[in-house]
Amino acid sequence: MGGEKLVACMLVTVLSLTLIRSVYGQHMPEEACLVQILVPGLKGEPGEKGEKGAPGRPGRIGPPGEPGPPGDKGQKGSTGHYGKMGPAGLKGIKGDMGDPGPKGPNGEPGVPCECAPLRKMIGEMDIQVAQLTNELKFIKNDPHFSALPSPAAVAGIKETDSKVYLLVKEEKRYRDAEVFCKGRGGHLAMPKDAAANRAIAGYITEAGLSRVYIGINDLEREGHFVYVERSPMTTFSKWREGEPNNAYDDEDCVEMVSSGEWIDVACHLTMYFVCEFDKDKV
Ligand SMILES: [Ca+2]
Ligand SMILES: [Ca+2]
Repeated sequence: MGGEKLVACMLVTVLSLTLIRSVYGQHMPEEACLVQILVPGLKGEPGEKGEKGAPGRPGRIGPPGEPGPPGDKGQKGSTGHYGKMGPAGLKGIKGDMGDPGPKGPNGEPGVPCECAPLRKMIGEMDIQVAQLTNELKFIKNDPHFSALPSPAAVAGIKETDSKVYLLVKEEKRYRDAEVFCKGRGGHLAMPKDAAANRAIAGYITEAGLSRVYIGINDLEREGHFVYVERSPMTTFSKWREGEPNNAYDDEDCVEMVSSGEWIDVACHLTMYFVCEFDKDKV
């Protein structure tokens, strides 16, 4: 069959179909073309139910669900590793002093030494300490120390308008006592009037003493008393009744007792003494 005839036949067939459907329904003449045209038949009876098919493919992943309620608390875990060491803390306050430790073992025996010079040195140092102690008492003249209970009672200083008196609690002979006072710019105390005598006497009493050397003597001429600085006596004197008596022909120095009275005594006696200093020199 040529191509033209096929085209013509198909054309006829389409025309025929259109025409035949309108005249004969779906019935078509079988000899119209060599090409057989298949036309669907009438709908058949429903078939039997088929076998169950294979499972379908998984569907798409759905959206995330709502968060569920909190679960129960878990069991306590085991102890973890130690962390890194932290920075050093601030220094604490000093603790209480501990109990004294046990007594240590005895030391090695010492080497014998020439102790005499050392003893002499210690003796000299003791003297220096005593001197410094007395000099320190001048410092106590400062008003800051006036709050101390009765400074004079601890052998401090005593003063009048013009003089400063220092009670020295070192037992010395008369001449040594004067050397001591002179070495500090003063003299043994020379009470030249009643006020000065009262001041010195009060000083002796407050210190709880009974007698001290004062700066009066008749060393140069028996019975002719002068002040230790060699100036002549003023009109003031305070001899105890019966004094001066130059007992045993050996009393050329003078002590004052706590009542303020004077007594001539031997100069080699050792006792405490009172120095006096001019206030404008202190
Ligand atoms: Ca005498
Ligand atoms: Ca006497």
